[in-house]
Amino acid sequence: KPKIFSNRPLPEVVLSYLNEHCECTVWDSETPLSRSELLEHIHEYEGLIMTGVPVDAELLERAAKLRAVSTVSVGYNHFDLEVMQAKGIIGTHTPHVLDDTVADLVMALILSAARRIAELDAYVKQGRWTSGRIKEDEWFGMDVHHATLGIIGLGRIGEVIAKRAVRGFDMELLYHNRSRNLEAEKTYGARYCSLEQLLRESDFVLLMAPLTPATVNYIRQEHFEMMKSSAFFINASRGQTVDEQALIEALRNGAIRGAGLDVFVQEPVAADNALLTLPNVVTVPHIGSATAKTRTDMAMLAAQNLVGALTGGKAHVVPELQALVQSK
Ligand code: 8YV
Repeated sequence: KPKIFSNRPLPEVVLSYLNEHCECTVWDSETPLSRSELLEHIHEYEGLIMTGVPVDAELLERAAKLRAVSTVSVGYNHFDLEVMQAKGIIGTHTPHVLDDTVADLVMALILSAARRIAELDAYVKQGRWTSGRIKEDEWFGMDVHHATLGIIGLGRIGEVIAKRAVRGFDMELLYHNRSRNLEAEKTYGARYCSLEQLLRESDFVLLMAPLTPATVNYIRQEHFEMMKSSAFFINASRGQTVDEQALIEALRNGAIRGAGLDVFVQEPVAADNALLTLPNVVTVPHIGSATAKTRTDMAMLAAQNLVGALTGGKAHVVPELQALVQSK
């Protein structure tokens, strides 16, 4: 049986599956595994389940027996694809199983930002809702229904967000992608447009593009300046796709009205990050896929991917490395 290692705890059902196929070691302590400890033992393993920590050149160089790396996430920006390609190490991820759960969270961010849920929740709980007030306009938010949603990176998850937005909220849909999504155009009336047009016309700008060398700091000051001053910026991809300082500036100077953020440049987000003090920002700690069912489904798929990759069976290999399995 191949020896494998997971850097995070796994649900019982996933562990029993893995134990049937592998000799499995799991880091299940509350304290995250240290980098030095990981590097020290990495040469022992043929397979890894590595989520949220870099699988970089240094680690891959030391991993003499390694044949496959699986992540419990759809995003795999922590993989050094070039080195994996050169060494013939397969990389797998977990598409599909999280789509609806992430889409739910995106709608929650849109609604919370627009209707100021977090801000007004604090207001009520702090006892500031007193009788006799007449200035109710202080609580006014923005309508989500019939507004225009612009999705940057309309892929699998974007399609289920489109469904909710168009069918549930009568929203208009714009999108900007590397390539056209004809399915979303046909099914949800999504209109393809330039990034500039999307920014200028959307009431909610949603960033869903994966983090790649081409999307680092993809949205910058000039882009916030193109947005409507009444618009909201929502990010559920990766923090590094946005120039965070430019976002803070845009929120401060009124270039945009507000933001809903699941992701940050640095995670966990630093306590002195200005985003945490702005009332027009709703934040959550990278919970897009965080429900018990979806995380279990993701962990199981990651385990099946790893076993598949190690045994020549079925696996969701990341697109950039698919040639590795085809050539085997
Ligand atoms: C992951 C995510 O669960 O799938 C992704 O790419 O961002 C989340 O759904 C998270 O990264 C795990 O740490």
